[in-house]
Amino acid sequence: MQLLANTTSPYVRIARVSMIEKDLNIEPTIVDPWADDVRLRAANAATRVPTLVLDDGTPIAESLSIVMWLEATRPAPTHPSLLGPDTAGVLSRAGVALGVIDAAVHTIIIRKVTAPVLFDETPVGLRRRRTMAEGMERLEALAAAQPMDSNGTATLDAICAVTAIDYLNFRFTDAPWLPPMPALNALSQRLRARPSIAQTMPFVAS
Ligand SMILES: N[C@@H](CCC(=O)N[C@@H](CS)C(=O)NCC(=O)O)C(=O)O
Repeated sequence: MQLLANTTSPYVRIARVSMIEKDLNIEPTIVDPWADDVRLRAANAATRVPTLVLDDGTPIAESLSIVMWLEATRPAPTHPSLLGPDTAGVLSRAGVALGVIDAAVHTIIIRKVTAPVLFDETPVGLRRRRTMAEGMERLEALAAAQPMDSNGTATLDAICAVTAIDYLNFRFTDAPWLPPMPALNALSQRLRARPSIAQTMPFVAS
């Protein structure tokens, strides 16, 4: 089995954390999705990470498809459920975090296209910024109302929320438009005790 990945993608992180939580801690195969790596292109027509290639050669693209494959092949109670007993709540909160992640990644990618003009201040850029700010405000309220790690496992909502806040802290260091996020930062700090979260912090590979 091979996980085609990079060290910065929040989608990769969601897949990797989920795999480790399901006791499938394989060393990722680091590829550059922007360099048309032949292994990635062969496995995924979209040439995107993460892409999981199973032992029989079946490729699974898309982070949430990898999560679904894990849930189906490594179900509870033998393995911890990523969806928890409150599946609707978990998926609802995960959806908020995924909206933020999409807006953040979109902003980072489109900046490369429009440079030296800053995409962020364009009408679409401001819309993405609003998604990040409002999404994190809603997620913060949800995290403050009910800790997403209260049952002692890392469910998909907590995985996506921590991935979102750590990615914003990694890529948007000077962002006064983001709301205060004490509950989410506390969740991120707490979950760093888990190998799945600690081993997958984003970094720029040299
Ligand atoms: N919906 C996909 C998004 C994956 C994605 O956009 N990955 C980015 C890295 S953050 C990528 O590989 N981009 C290369 C490209 O778009 O050509 C998922 O959930 O896995």
